[in-house]
Amino acid sequence: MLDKILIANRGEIALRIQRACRELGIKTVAVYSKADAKQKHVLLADESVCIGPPESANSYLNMPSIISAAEVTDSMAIHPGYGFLAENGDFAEQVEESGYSFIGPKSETIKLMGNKINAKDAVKEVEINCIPGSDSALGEDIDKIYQLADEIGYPVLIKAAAGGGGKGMRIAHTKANLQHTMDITKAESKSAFGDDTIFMEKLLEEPRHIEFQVLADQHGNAVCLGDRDCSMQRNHQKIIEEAPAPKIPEEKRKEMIEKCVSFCKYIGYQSAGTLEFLYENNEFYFIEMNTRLQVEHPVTEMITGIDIVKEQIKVAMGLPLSIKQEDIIQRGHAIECRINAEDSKTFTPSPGKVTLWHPPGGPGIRIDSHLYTGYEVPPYYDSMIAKVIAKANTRESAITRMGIALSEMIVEGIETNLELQIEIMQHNAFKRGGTDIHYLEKRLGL
Ligand code: MV4
Repeated sequence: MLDKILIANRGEIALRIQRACRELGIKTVAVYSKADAKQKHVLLADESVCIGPPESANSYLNMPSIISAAEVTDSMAIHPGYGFLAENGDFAEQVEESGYSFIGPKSETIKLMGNKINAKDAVKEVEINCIPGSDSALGEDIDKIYQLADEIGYPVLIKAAAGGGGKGMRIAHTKANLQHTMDITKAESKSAFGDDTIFMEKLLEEPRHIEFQVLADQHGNAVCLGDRDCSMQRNHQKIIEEAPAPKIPEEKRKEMIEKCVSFCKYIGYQSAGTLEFLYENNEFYFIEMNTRLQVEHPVTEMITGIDIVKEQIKVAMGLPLSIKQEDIIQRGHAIECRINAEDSKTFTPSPGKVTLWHPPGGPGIRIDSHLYTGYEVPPYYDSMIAKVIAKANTRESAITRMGIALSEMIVEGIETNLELQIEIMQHNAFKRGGTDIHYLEKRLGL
């Protein structure tokens, strides 16, 4: 049994994981940078260890520091949360080799999915659709590449195999700029990821971003908790997510759920994970798999009643999943608005002291946040300070509830994107549902 877990993260997710541990009767260790000594989860943890200076490169990304903290506290497992080291296959391997459980999939699975070409190859084995493209790394034969691009049809997208989440991809609109686009993507990928493998895909012009949440245990059981629509984004930063995705034919959803389960079983997936798709012209196209807990997991929890973090910890302890696919029902609708410490119009980060914090409440409202009055938002990390989740029987009433919750919320002392979120709740296109990934940037006139 895991009786003590080290949480290698900060902010709301560290608190979320700590609460799940508490419910399971597991002790928690917080690790924190010098800038985070007064974080809520640090103050509440059973034990805490400072792992370095404010800069994440020397603290939350410092593998030896984190593993040493596990040693001195006699922790049994490490939960990486999201971001930082959560999808670093080498970290997962080192954690395991040092004798701790890594709360996530096996390091081989993280590495497999880290390469987007290999990930596509793997999902094709269970008849999951991928975006038409090169099917393998682009080689040296430029005439062959020109021919392939002609077959696919311009514009094409050149992507880094080691990329993901919006990093390492560029559009080639014509044959005339294909070679140049490949050269830059290769060079950028080499310097960012130490790997210059690239591949080609057809550019989908107006897709939605829809993902499916999965959970799998060490005994070959896997379930899919359904879908989320994460199309409302700017600069590859999601700002609103909802479950279920609006306007998806129920049969299509069912088919995708079955395929995601088959995929988990096929690769022997263990832990929580997400398969990401682009959705265009009533078709789903796989883009990548996230092998971590995600920011937006609460919308799925709200409509399924399943605690994803507790299940993730339990399966890491070797316990079987406590749910069967036939028991999973998506009931109602949930929306999450991310509240960031940034200006609503300019998106400039706004660190500083929170002089007043009044979170909203009421039926169907959940707040995942580490804020408290007097908390100082440090300038070193991601600017998200709270997630407001609204659940109701219908999408329309969830939007109404969200609007009320946002209007109740008070954050003083720093700028936030609260005004922008309130405005989006009132946009007709958002109310209709099903806006594509470019909607927000277009709407903002960017
Ligand atoms: C694409 C695409 C259009 N066509 N692939 C961006 C992040 C990475 N996960 C994949 N991404 C995209 N891949 C093809 N063939 C558009 C995007 C994309 C995107 C995807 C999901 C959410 C937001 C996005 C914003 C811009 C581009």
